[in-house]
Amino acid sequence: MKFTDLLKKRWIEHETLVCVGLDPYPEKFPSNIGRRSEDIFEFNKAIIDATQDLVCAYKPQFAHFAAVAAEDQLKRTIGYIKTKYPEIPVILDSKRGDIGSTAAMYAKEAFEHYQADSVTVNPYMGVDTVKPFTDHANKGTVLLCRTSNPGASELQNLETRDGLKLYEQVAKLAANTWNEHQNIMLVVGATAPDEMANIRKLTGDMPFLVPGIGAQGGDIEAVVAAGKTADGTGLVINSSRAILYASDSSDFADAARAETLKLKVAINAYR
Ligand code: OMP
Repeated sequence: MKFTDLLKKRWIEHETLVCVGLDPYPEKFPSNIGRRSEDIFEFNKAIIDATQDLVCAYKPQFAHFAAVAAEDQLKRTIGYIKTKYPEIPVILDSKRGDIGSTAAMYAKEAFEHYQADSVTVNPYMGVDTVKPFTDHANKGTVLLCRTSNPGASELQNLETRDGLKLYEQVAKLAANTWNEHQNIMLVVGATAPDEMANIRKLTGDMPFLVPGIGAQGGDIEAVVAAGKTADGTGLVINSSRAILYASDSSDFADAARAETLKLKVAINAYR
């Protein structure tokens, strides 16, 4: 099924906008799992089994695997989700971006090698670097638009021609020019609700991936008010560390479930 349809189905059937981010730090794993890079899959599997009915997506973060030479653990993690819970879309967060010929290889990496349903992409090199991803019509391309980090405004909020900010130009291009296959999503940080409201005005019902809730301190009420679509969906609200490391003991999976449920309920209260 097409990525955007998987997502919509999940939003509605499971009444959830929560995405659990899989950002493994082996040194933070509980001792009953082990703290080696080879233990990442077992940790992720426990988190996935404990939260699968509460989420609309999972987002494994590439660097957290590659930095400890655990790409095999990433492949196993995505493979596990695709086999056991094939109705849950997987967003591979690798923030790729390069000239077209190399971008085509990054798209192949995400969609064929890792079997992800979608991938995060940095669009600031322009359309020819985005198209090799969006050409995979059934897969999702998640473009950085207004990111959640403290330095995001330094470049993304610069004013450009037409009086639009740089992030608004990205939103406009994504919605009006680049979205031939209706498979683009935008990254809009939870820490920037004013910008999120501006982006929503420019993009209709385009789905947003919203990191920055939990460890980065984004405000759930402000995010839902600024970003939701008319039907109360449109958002994939990610939390990673606050869920994964809610407990450092053998009850970590139960604690992760409790945090995920708390987030789901809090978001739904404002929809
Ligand atoms: P926590 O702060 O632990 O919830 O993790 C946030 C996750 O979202 C990390 O994997 C980040 O790499 C990612 N992220 C951001 O935090 N900010 C952004 O603007 C974009 C992303 C992303 O593309 O996922």
